[in-house]
Amino acid sequence: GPAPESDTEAREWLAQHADGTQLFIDGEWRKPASGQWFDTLDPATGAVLARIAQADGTDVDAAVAAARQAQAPWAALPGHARARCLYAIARLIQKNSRLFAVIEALDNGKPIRETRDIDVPLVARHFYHHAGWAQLMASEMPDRAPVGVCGQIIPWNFPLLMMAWKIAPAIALGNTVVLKPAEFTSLTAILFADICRMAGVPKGVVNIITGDGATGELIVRHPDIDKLAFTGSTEVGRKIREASAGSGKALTLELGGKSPFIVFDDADLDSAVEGVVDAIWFNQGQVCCAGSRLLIQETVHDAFIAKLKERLTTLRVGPPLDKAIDVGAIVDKVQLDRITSLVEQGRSEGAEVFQTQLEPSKGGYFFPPTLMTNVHPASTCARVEIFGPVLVAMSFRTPDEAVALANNTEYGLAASVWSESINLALDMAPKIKAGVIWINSTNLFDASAGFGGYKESGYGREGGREGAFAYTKPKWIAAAKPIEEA
Ligand code: TXE
Repeated sequence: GPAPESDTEAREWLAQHADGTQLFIDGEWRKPASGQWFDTLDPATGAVLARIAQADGTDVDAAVAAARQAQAPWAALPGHARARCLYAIARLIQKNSRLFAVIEALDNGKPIRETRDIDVPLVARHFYHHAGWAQLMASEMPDRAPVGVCGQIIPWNFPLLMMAWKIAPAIALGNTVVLKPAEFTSLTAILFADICRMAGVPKGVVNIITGDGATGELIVRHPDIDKLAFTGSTEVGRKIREASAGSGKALTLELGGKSPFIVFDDADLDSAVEGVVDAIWFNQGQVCCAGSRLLIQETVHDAFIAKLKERLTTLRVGPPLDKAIDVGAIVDKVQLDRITSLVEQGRSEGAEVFQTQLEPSKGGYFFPPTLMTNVHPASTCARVEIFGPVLVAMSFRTPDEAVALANNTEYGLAASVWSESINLALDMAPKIKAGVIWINSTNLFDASAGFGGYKESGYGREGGREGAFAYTKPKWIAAAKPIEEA
């Protein structure tokens, strides 16, 4: 196979941070007030990758104060001046794409093929797209104002991309941000802070604070934050909703999912197999909108499962910098253990478990691509978000049964419908309670489309018109008329 991606540049960057990373507050790097750092590991080896600053209340206060100070002048800039910063960020991300891709792969465990071809390009696009909104704000939203200071908390499954989804619309529309990456994957956010400085983003507009859930809670409870945006677990999302209730803070939540992937008997089964691979084995299945419940029409169930098993055995699991691998490492041991125990529980509840063989690993957190059949819709593995490379399969007879099964979940993020009959697919789409419906496709992301969930999958949208408006609030300005009208 091809030589693994070189990590020389990334190792140099890590060596520069050997004393521990710092916090990016008010345009400069600061040591954490606590004087404390924690280890972040390389999930493919279990080795320490870097030491990350633990922000405490003093740091959060400083970051929020910097964001507050910077907000009015930033919002007062003409849209084209803010747009220029976003364009500069996008270009610098492209220029440094290899470094971003390698660090992201090392920190998260995801394949370099994905960080290079998917994560990093989507991040650049998100900034290009939102530069447009910065320019159009005055003309297209004359009756809206920025929300103000935004506290943004993101997960570890797409560290860079979730950061872009949060920061790009916020700063485009005249807000300033205090962002906290997940504790397992802080590195690309730190690299991004330097990019902001190089792009000429004024100090205080983007502040990056690293730390754990306790740091997140400090952001959530901070009295001088106007809006909270969170992507992560449904459980923490619930806590944030409760903690911020009555505080007057605007809130958007993007939470978990258990998205159905529905295959009708007239579907192009080979394409659908490739779709499933993308739906559940992309990013080790650690995707909020992963097609984790496969619903197959009974007449093609056995044939489809046979094809899928054959395809599964061709997936290569291995270290993220190997350009030939399809599936990398799970982000952390806690997540690996959680996946393992949910699969075992599924087995004990009567599911048949099909797994590919893993090469013996040397300390990394790897989990084999897994297919569970004979799954009862009420069983744990059919209901709970596993957030790993694990697919559960069930069958249905009629389109109505497919709808009922699809909606038989507390979640409602996405759904994928496969059929050669466009009438059937278009009939299904409105009946499925989910914020995103993909037809004969899956995992399509577009900065110009609103992404978000129904039910326990959260509320608010990111991307598109609605995502942009979510970083503004209505403002009607009426002035006294110089002469009283008759
Ligand atoms: O997520 P957390 P975890 C799901 C997935 C996974 C499970 C647990 O099922 O197995 O969640 O993952 C910060 N106040 N998803 O525990 O804890 C935390 O520091 C404020 C789905 O890693 O939700 C991190 O930055 N912030 C999901 C962020 O919240 C708090 C992606 C997310 O971590 C906090 C990730 C608190 N009290 C996990 N506690 C998706 N929808 O994409 C933690 N945090």
